[in-house]
Amino acid sequence: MGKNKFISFLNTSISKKEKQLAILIDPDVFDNSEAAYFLNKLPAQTTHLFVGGSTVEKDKTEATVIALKKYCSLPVFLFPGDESQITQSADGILFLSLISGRNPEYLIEQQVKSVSKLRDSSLEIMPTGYLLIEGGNKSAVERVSETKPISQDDIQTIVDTALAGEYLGMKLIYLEAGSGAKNPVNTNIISAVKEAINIPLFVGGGIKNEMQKKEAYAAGADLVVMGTFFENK
Ligand code: 1GP
Repeated sequence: MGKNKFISFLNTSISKKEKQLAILIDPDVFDNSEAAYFLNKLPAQTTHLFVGGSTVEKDKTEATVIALKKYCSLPVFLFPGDESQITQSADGILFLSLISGRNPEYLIEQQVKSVSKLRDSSLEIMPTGYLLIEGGNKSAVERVSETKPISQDDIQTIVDTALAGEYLGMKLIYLEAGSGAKNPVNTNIISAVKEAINIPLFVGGGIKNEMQKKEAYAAGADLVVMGTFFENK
């Protein structure tokens, strides 16, 4: 497989209607010495590990990625809050642009700053349109990015933003209610976005149980991201 192996794999899985599950690990709270134990508890359905957080202390991301890769062969993708979290030890990076917001720092500035670390890297770069949706409490993404989430009532704006991301050439859309969200992204929003776009759809934030995960899949999520639920197990 070539440079786009994970994106190609995702698209193939989606065409076969195989749902993906990514577990999000925040290096700021993760105990690297417990990596083997943590990985053992994850559901067999897990297809990816995402590593990142809105703010992470320097070098912690790399240590966490290395600790995880020691005990498992799942692909590890960076899900960075900023360019300081880029490490070459992962397999790929969700190259996020916060397209729901209007803060140039997270639309393009962090991306420009990260190029020196990505230019000669073997990390697979996955251009991702990242949409913050109102989750019922103030999320870390809202706080750090100083952008407003889109209201769950404003489905048209959510769909149009996701499609704008696709038209710009992004390869994935990620609907994010925020880590620890009270309310996950509503299933009618997931369905509307899925119907409109032709690229993989990731959904995360506030998905706390099997039922909510299944509902997200049924509505059209190709990949569900769960973090807090497994942190507390
Ligand atoms: C956050 O979407 C992820 O970026 C996961 O959220 O921690 O609420 O599962 P949770």
